[in-house]
Amino acid sequence: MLKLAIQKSGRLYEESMKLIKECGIEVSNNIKDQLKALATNFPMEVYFLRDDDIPQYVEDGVADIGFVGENVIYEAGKDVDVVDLLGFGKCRLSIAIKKSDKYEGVQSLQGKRIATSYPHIVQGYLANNKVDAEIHTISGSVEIAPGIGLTDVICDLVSSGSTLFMNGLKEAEIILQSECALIRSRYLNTEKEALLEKLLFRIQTVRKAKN
Ligand code: PRT
Ligand code: ZN
Repeated sequence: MLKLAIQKSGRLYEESMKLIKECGIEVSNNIKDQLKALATNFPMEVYFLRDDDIPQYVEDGVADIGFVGENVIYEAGKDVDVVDLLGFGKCRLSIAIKKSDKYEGVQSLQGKRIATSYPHIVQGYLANNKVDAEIHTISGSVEIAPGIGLTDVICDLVSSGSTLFMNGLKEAEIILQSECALIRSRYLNTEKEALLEKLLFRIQTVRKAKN
């Protein structure tokens, strides 16, 4: 039996369930047991988790595979492999600054304070560009940091851009393009490997049909 972890609720839930269904897999939604559900016509069990926990569960082998955003995967830095991209949950992780401020490339960030929920990705980006800046890790509502005087710069997920706009900010630089990905544990037995192959084939067929 292949154990798949998906987001319990949030931006990736609907599309994740939809993809499973499009692969011809029926999952019984048992309301009494919301942590997991069994597929009726494929040897698979679906675990419903917070997205941030999915890489760890897959690394530990509690789940064999997972659907989760690349942003979460790269921030978590766990020992898991990305098998494929799934075409939904698209967004970008971007540096944003006050509308009135000037941005002249990554060097503009030198000595600045940056608020973000993605300290590892941002630290890596700064190091790659040989820029020294102070990272302030906050878990949510990052876009209000400049308004309350915490930092001049933020790094957060953007899709339409309206959150930045409403907070008097502008996108200065994209540091990561992200979408929901299929990740897998590095240690699967032959039976699970075969099931993953089968699922992956169905996912790719569904995706090809849409293009
Ligand atoms: O409860 P749990 O921890 O599982 O969920 P969560 O609240 O951490 O995540 P959720 O459901 O908000 O997002 C899940 C995943 O969706 C993210 O990890 C991304 O991979 C993906 N995704 C795609 C997004 C967005 N688009 C997005 N726009 N995640 C968040 N946003 C937020 C962003 O943080 C900002 O606050 O939306 C706002 C910006 O949107 P725009 O349209 O105004 O630019
Ligand atoms: Zn989360």
